[in-house]
Amino acid sequence: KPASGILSQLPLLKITTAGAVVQVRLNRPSKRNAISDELILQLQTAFINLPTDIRAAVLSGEGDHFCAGLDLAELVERDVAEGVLHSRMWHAAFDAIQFGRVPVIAVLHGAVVGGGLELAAACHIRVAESSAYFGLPEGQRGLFVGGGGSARIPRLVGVARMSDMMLTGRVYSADEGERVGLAQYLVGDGEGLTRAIELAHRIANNAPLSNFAVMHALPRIADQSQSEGLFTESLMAAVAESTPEAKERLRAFLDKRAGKVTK
Ligand code: 1HE
Repeated sequence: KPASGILSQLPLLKITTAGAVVQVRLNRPSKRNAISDELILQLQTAFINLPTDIRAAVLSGEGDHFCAGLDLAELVERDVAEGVLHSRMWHAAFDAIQFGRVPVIAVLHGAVVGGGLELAAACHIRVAESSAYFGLPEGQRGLFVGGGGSARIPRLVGVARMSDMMLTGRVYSADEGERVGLAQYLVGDGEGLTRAIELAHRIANNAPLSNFAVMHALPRIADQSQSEGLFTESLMAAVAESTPEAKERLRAFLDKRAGKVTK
């Protein structure tokens, strides 16, 4: 059903909910979902205002492409100070996705380029349809990434691959992207949303604190030294396993009421 409250007042996004899963769709197809200042602010508003009963999100794009990146029409007149603040605005919005309340699954099709790839990289799981392709045309446009890409994309594919994409304009196809780690799932055209929603419902059934730990502890531990990381892990593990929900899940397994791990 259509979202209500402030989520219904964001015209560049189409937001619907089904149970504990929210679907957020970039809704600027005539501009290939290029990210204008208005769109970046609406994305941030959406993700910091998700209803408390939402437990997972699916992000996709309307039209033939996921996202054409930064709205280049708005870039032309910006000075240096405005440029820094503009980039910081993107960081805030994408942090609201990566370090928000719920895991976010991106459904990628068509162009996933520039800021569109930066947006995808801020999500927790990426499902690529066969039509998806990945590029960082900033190098060719006289720009650098400004939406967190330099921090997030090398964490997915390494500095060498990102350097190659930016220096040579190399574009990865959907299956190449899946192979190198830009996407975790590869599906046929038109199948991405169904797969992502299925994954989102699975995620929504986890204990919320386990999902929180994955979203908030994992990337931070990866940034820490091994010694600090192990210490953070111990604290996070103890917090997660002390919740009544964890205790009940463990009891359910021991009482043979919970599913086994199967292939
Ligand atoms: C745009 C944008 C945009 C399309 N900013 N207006 N991103 C890029 O360098 C990618 C630029 N876009 C493209 O290469 C192509 O548009 C696509 C491959 C994505 C799609 O091609 P196509 O043939 O389906 O559409 P189109 O005819 O190119 O575009 C349709 C309209 O969208 C057209 O406007 P119209 O008024 O003539 O209809 C395009 O101008 C417009 N459009 N993409 C503005 N990006 C925080 S730093 C991030 C830095 C970056 O992201 S740099 C990479 C920018």
